[in-house]
Formats: sequence, structure tokens, C-alpha cells
Amino acid sequence: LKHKLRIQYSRAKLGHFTQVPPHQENTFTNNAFLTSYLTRFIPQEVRESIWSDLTRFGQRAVTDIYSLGRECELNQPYVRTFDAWGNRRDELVTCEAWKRLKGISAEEGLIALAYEGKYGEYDRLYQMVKLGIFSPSSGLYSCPLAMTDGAAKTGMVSTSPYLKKAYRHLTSRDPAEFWTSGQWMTEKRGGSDVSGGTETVALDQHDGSHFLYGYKWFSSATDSDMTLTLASIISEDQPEPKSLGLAMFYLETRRDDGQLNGIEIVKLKNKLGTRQLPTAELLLDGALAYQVSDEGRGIASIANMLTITRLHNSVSACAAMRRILLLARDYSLRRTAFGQTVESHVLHQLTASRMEIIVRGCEALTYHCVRLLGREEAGTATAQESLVLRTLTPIMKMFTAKMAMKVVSEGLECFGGQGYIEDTGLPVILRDAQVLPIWEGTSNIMSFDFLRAVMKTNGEAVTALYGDIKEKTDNVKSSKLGSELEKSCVSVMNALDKLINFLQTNPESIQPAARDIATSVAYIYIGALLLDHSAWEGNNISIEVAKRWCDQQLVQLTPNQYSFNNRSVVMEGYDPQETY
Ligand code: UCC
Ligand code: FAD
Repeated sequence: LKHKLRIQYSRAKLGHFTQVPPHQENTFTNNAFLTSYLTRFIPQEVRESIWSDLTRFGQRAVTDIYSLGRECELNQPYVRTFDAWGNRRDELVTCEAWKRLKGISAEEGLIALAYEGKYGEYDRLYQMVKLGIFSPSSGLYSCPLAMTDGAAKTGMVSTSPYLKKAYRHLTSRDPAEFWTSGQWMTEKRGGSDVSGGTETVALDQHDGSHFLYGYKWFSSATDSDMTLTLASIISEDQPEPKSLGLAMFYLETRRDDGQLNGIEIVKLKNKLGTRQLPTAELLLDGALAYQVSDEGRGIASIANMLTITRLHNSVSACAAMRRILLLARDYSLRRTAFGQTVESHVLHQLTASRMEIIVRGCEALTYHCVRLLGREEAGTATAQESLVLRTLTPIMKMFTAKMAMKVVSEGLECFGGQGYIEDTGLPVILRDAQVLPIWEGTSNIMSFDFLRAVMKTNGEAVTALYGDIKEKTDNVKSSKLGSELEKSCVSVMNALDKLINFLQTNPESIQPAARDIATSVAYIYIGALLLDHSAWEGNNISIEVAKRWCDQQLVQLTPNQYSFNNRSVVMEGYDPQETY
């Protein structure tokens, strides 16, 4: 018997059990909330035309595109600075999959769709839904596409012949013609305070062109064909930058002979995540560029780009959350613990349902903003809708990015230890999500951008937002589900009144409270959106989702903290030896 047992247990049963991995299902058709949302907001004739494309693409995103994206993670870009003979080359080497993703982006119309005018105000929604399908599989190719879209929008509204030419390339469906764009704003002194941090100068050539000299500290999509960037103008007569401020410039990254246009790739950044993406430090050493905004209007002009890229950020945040949820949901059916599948444990069900509700809230906010942008671009938006879009954009960017960190982290935990293992392809989702609150403006900067939009309109934006939320909750109250949802509608309106009362009575606290204010607006507005959607959809699940959202603390203000010397809490016990 002893001998038999030794044989039976030899090699510790290495080969008998293997865990079935999570299956990647069609990202589009498996998203119940988004498909319901689109059914509601896109007219049937448009839906009939686009649905099969989205369904096909949803499948592609978990098959060939996923493989290409994974290859980008495994074969990261690098720079060959010198050749064997000591000649400076600055050759950026990207893998074949990265290049193929550029072609696919053109063929699938991932930028073009928004500009072709085929479906009017629904063009933007169609494009962003497709980008959301692409994003979590794209090996971060979604990043250059965001900046490309921002540049295309800037080109669309500009009269500059340079930007008009670029626009044709940026919106092309032909891979041979398609261009991507960078957005070089950040310098060493600061990426938040761009006006205060930009040292790049543009030497006037007096022939309509300038040579740029400066150091761009973070430049993603270093392989882009063109970029929009900022600099102060100087000339022989005016060798120091004038106080007028920055102008926006257009430059093509390569000359006609294929050489870099006065640009040196000093190094690629060694990053926590987004490693698929070539983010570089660039020295501009006489880069030929063309001025495409008035002097002093650089920030205001590049802001056209920011609205679009911040939307992309939120679409990607939602897509990352949705991806991990779909995977976790599938895995919970395949994994057993304590004699039951994970999905059948009631505590797991509650944990996962909380994640689902956050994702629905973020999707509701993001695709609402996308819809408003589509209406604005098609000329069908009301003045109130445009104001709401301007004020919600930074809130959406801030909130969805923060929620992505929370949900993706929880999502990894749903896989237990496997969520921490690189070969599963799961940890990259968390590493890549961590950039979402940082780039395109940090959370504090987004909170101030909300305040900027409010101040700039002398409170008109607040009136628009108030009217919008009130209209939504009033409609819900007078709907068939009015009595069922009444309490939640009251919670939303009470929260809104409390927030507005705080803004009116505590002007001195608005700076330190900016983040809490922005977060409160997100909770309140999403509450109104989910109620509005549940009144339309009318099923138990959407009602539960909306009610639970509104049951939370919607106002996130902490008034007793705003006047305290918070610096003293942070600095206690710290005695720096150096003077800064
Ligand atoms: O991070 C980057 C690329 C990452 C890769 C892309 C990924 C996309 C997602 C992909 C997903 C996978 S590019 C770098 C991004 N950098 C930023 O976002 C900068 C963050 N800092 C800010 O946003 C600051 O708030 C600044 C730079 C705008 C503050 O500058 P100023 O000079 O202090 O701003 P002012 O003076 O308040 O505003 C100047 C003008 C004003 O217009 P006028 O003069 O007409 O009143 C503002 O109203 O700019 C206008 N403006 C805006 N307009 C400022 N912000 C906005 C805005 N958001 N929308 C419209
Ligand atoms: P800082 O401005 O130094 O901020 C440091 C901290 O101070 C932050 O927490 C910020 O919120 C806080 N802070 C600043 N001002 C205030 C204030 N007034 N009140 C309260 N808090 C404040 N940039 C580009 O231009 N092009 C790119 O392609 C690009 N790609 C990037 C890729 C990656 C992977 C990363 C990580 C960054 C990239 N960036 C790019 C730069 C990015 O946009 C900036 O890092 C970001 O905007 C923050 O700027 P900063 O790093 O200078 O931080």
C-alpha cells in the first residue's frame, strides 16, 4: 500500500487540475447598459445601419485586435539613438502590431466616423462607442487616436491652410494617407500650469514660418505625423518672449526627405504603465512650425483639442472598467471556492453588483457628454446643452478616471492571486488605468476647470445645470414609475440645493472645496441620468441601479475641513534641510 500511495501522490499531482481561464466575450453585445442606452437614443434607421458594424467590431476587439494589442505590450517601443558608425539616428522602433493598429484605425474609420456627416448628431456617438470597443484591446493605440481626433476637431474649426491639409489626413480611411497627431503641451516646469511652464520659443522667420527651440517633457505618440504645440514668439527685434503669452503651432514631425524636423528624441520615458506607447522627451532644435493661433490665444486654441481628448479619456476609463467586469463576471462562473462557483456566493454578488453600478454611472455620464457633443457639432444643441457640456466635461474626466482606479483594482481582486499575475494579461489593465487621472489634466486641475467654466459664464452654467437636472427629475416624477422613483428624485434635488446653497454662502471655501464640489456634481448629475434612464427602461434592474445610486451620499462636501490649516497636517514632523 505504501508503495501504491507513493506512486499515486508522486509529483504532487502536477497535471490534474488546471483552471479554465476567463473567456473574452463580444464587448459590445455583452454590455447590457450601453446597448439599452443606444437603443433609446439612436433612431431605429440609424441603429439598423450601425449595429452590425458595432457587433462585428465587438468580436474583432476580443480576437485579432486583442492579439495585436497584447503584442504591443510584449514588444515595447525603443529608440536607436545612434547607428553603428556613431551617426545620430533617433530611430523610434515600434512593433509590427503597433503599425498594423494604425492601419486598422484608418480602415475602421475610428476618427473618420465623427467627421463624415453620415448620421448627423449620431456620428459622434457611433464613433465613441466604436472607440470604447477598441480601447481596452488596442495596446494603447487609443492614445494617439485621442490626440488625432483632438487635432482633427481643431482643424475642422480652423481657417489655417496647414490645419485644413492636416484635417484631410487625420480623417482619412486610407491607411496610406492616414496621419496621427501629437499634442505637446507639457514642459519640465509644469504640465498643469502650461502658461507658467512653457519655455519653448518660436523664432519668427518672417515668411509665415517659425523655428521652435525648447524641450517637450512628455510627448506621447512620438511616432505621430504631426503635432500641435505651444511656444512664445521671439524675433531679432524682440529676443525675449513678450508678455502677450503663448501661440499655438502646427508642425510636421518629418521633413520631405524623411528626416526628423529639427527634433531629437532624447529618451523614451520608463513608465509604470502605458508601456506600449512611445512617450518621449523631445528636444526641439529648430523645428519648422507654423503659427495657427493668434499670439496669446495658444491655450484657448489648444483647449478645442482638450475637450475631445478628455472625452476619449472617459471613454477609455469606462471601457477599462467594463473589460475587467466582463472578464470577472465570466471567471466567476468558472472558478469554484468552498464547493460553489464564485458567482453563487452572495457576498461576491453584492461586491460585483456595486462595481457594475459604478460603471453604469460612468457610462451614463460619458455617453451623455458624447451625445451632447454630437448635437453641438451637428448644430442641433441648445445653448443650455452647450453650457452643460462645457461644465460636465472636466467633471466627467475627473470622476470616470478616479472610478476606473477603484473598479479596476477591485476587478483584479475578483481573480484572487491570478489578478496579480502578468501572464494573465490582467495587471496591465490596472497599470494603464493609473494614467487616466494624471494626463489630460489631473483631478485637481479638472476641478478648477469646472469652476473656470462656471465663473466664465457668470453663473449661467450653474443655472443651465440646475434646469437640466430639475427637468430630468420632474420628468421622472411624472412618468409611469413616478411614485416608485419619487424618493430618489427628491434626494437628487435636495443634494443639488445643498450644494448650491454652499456655493452661495461659502465663497471663501470654494478653492479648497473644488474637488468635493466637482465630485458632488458628478454624483448628483449621474443620479439624474440613471433615474431618467430607468424611467424609460422600466425594468427592475435599472430601477434598482438608479435607486442605489441615489441612496449614496450625493453631496461630498466636508465644510469643517476647508478652513483648517491642512498644511500643518501634511507637514508635521517634516524638517527639510534644503530651502526650496
Ligand atoms: O496629457 C496629454 C496627452 C496624453 C495623451 C492623450 C490621452 C487621451 C486619452 C486616451 C485614453 C487612452 S496632453 C497635456 C494635457 N495637458 C493638460 O490638460 C493641461 C492641464 N492644465 C489645464 O488644463 C489648465 O487649466 C490650463 C493649462 C488650461 C490653465 O492655463 P491658464 O493659462 O491658467 O488658463 P486660463 O487663463 O484660465 O485660460 C486661458 C483660456 C481662457 O479663454 P479666454 O481667454 O477666452 O477666457 C479659458 O477660458 O483658455 C480657455 N480654456 C478653456 N476653454 C481653458 N481651459 C479650457 C477648457 N477646458 N475648455 C475651453
Ligand atoms: P504638476 O503640474 O507638477 O502637478 C503636480 C501635482 O500638483 C498634481 O497632483 C496636481 O494636481 C497638483 N496641482 C498643480 N496645481 C495645483 C493647484 N493649483 N491646486 C491644487 N493642486 C495642484 N503631456 C503632453 O503635453 N503631451 C503628451 O503626449 C503627454 N503624454 C503623457 C503620457 C504619460 C504616460 C504621462 C504620465 C503624462 C503625459 N503628459 C503629456 C503629461 C501630463 O499631461 C502631465 O503630467 C499632467 O498634465 C500633469 O502635469 P505635471 O506632470 O507637470 O504635474
